[in-house]
Amino acid sequence: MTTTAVRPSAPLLAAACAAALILTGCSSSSSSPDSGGSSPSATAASGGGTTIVIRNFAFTPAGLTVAPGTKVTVLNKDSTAHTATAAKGDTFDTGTIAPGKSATFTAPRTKGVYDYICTIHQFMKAKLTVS
Ligand SMILES: [Cu+2]
Repeated sequence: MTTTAVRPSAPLLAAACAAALILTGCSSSSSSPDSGGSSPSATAASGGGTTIVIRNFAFTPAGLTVAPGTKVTVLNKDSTAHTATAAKGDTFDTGTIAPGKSATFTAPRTKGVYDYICTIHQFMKAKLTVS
């Protein structure tokens, strides 16, 4: 008569606890990205390096921002050779990249906006921003 009266509330408490745990667990793990991942990111992460893709006679992304001295890989997905060459001066130049191949250059250490072109197809233009 004395102890049994307490018992019914215990399962309820446990259930409430479990529910709270599920809720908090849920909200803390909901930060995982759910969207497709097909959108190209234009900003390079710090450290490693980044990639410019050439496809259909165009550099992608057309405007890329990197940290000074970042290693930038240029991947040629066209069926013809291309280059990625600084339009002014000789700050960077991949040289000729054969179809399906890639080349790497080091971004300038001086901050600024660098226009670059393909020397074989000079209508191909893009920008590298070092900041
Ligand atoms: Cu080209």
